[in-house]
Amino acid sequence: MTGRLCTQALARLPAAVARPQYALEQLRPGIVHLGVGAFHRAHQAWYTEQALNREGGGDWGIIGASLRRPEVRDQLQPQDGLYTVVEREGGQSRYRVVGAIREVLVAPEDPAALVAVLARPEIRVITLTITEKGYHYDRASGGLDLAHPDVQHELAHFPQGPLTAVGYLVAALAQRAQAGAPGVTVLSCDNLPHNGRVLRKVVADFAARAAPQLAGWFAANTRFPCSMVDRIVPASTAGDLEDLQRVLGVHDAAAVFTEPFAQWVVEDDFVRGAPDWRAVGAVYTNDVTPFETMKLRLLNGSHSLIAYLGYLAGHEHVHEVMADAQFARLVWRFMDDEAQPTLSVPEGFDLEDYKTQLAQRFANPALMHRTYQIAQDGSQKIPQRWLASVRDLADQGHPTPILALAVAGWIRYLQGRRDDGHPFEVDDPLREQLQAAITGSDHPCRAAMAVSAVFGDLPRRQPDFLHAVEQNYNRIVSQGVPAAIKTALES
Ligand code: CS2
Repeated sequence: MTGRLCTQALARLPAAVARPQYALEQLRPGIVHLGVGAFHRAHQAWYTEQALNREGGGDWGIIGASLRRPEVRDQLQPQDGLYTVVEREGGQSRYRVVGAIREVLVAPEDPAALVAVLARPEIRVITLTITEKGYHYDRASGGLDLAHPDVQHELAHFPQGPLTAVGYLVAALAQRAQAGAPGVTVLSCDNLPHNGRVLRKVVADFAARAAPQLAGWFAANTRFPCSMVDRIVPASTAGDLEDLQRVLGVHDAAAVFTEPFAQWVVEDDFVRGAPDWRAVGAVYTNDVTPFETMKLRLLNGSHSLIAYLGYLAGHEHVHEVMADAQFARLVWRFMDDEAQPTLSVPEGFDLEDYKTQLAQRFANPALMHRTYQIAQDGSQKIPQRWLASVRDLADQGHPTPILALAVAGWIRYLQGRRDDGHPFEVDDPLREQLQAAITGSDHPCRAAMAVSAVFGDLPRRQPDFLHAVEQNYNRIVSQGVPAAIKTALES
């Protein structure tokens, strides 16, 4: 039987595999990360690892926390927290074993333990990748979704038994305040516009109800910088892990597979420092907004377009969509005509080059990025990826035929049938509400777009857009996605 990746196995790994250049036992927990999934392991933990590998890189260990399931802890614990980041492009792969994550907690097993760890004074930075829905942000009110059952439960039982990231944070911040602990930076790394400000607002809304006496301490001792994160990290497959085992000679159940590209733009606002991420490629700035808008609308906007229309048309992976000439034209048309005109990037930034790089990244066949994975949680994603552009372009009097097709594709996707009739599961926190609205309706687009948590007042403000969505939708239903794309491209 093959052994597992662990500290003892490090010395036997092939020379080409990069590994920690520091003594693992010298790391001290300085960061807690909430949501220790594949993205965190391939992004923030990977940056931290490289910072640690530098001369004088400090002793910043990460304690990871899973808010729901035990898998990641169960994978990492037998490996002494070690895992491999594999960067793939074409036939080339690069390997790095990461040691920065020293421990993983599973929140539901012992909620108080996670609160206590978050409250430790030596924790100077708390990072989060909890996905869009993890914030419980209600776009309509611009604050915490107080109607959500988990939020209601935690507020009723505060400070016992938090369930959401926000509940954990407030419980821990309250403990810190009571103990007079020094300040902490809470750094959102999710694909939301103004992610730091959104996080600060939902935390403040929760705290205003649960611990109002602490408002002054919160304001003085916490920071919530915004950040833009970018790296494509598909879910690892059993086949990926087998391939890696042949290279390492040991099994790594926690490995992540990604692209060579990585980007991190961070608002420079830390109350008690952070690892030297700047030295390993992160960009610090006073205003993340232009970068995050560019990334959300060009990269993530294209991704969602590829995901819904590609999956309906029978494509399992992003690179297969990009290999279809008509789809590739669609993605370029979307980027050129319906995303880029909404952006204002810093002087000297080359958007043509950025788009070309995106098209190449999407086309990377080694990533095997599933369209179905990206299609998850559309109700949480499309407002900032597509609908913000629809609004901006309407204000400029500019039509948005590709975005109308995209929204039509999403509404068709919500019905759980591909072009060829194959059924599939729709994975979305608003699935029931959306499907109930559409099912049996004579006007499914109107019904879906009346869900204001996603569309706000868009259909009322832009009836022309609703009409264009309906036309595209009818075309998809009667003729299939490729015919609908053809017509949209001819418009
Ligand atoms: C993707 C992102 O699944 C999705 O919604 O669009 O995870 C995307 O791969 C990353 O944001 C890339 O940085």
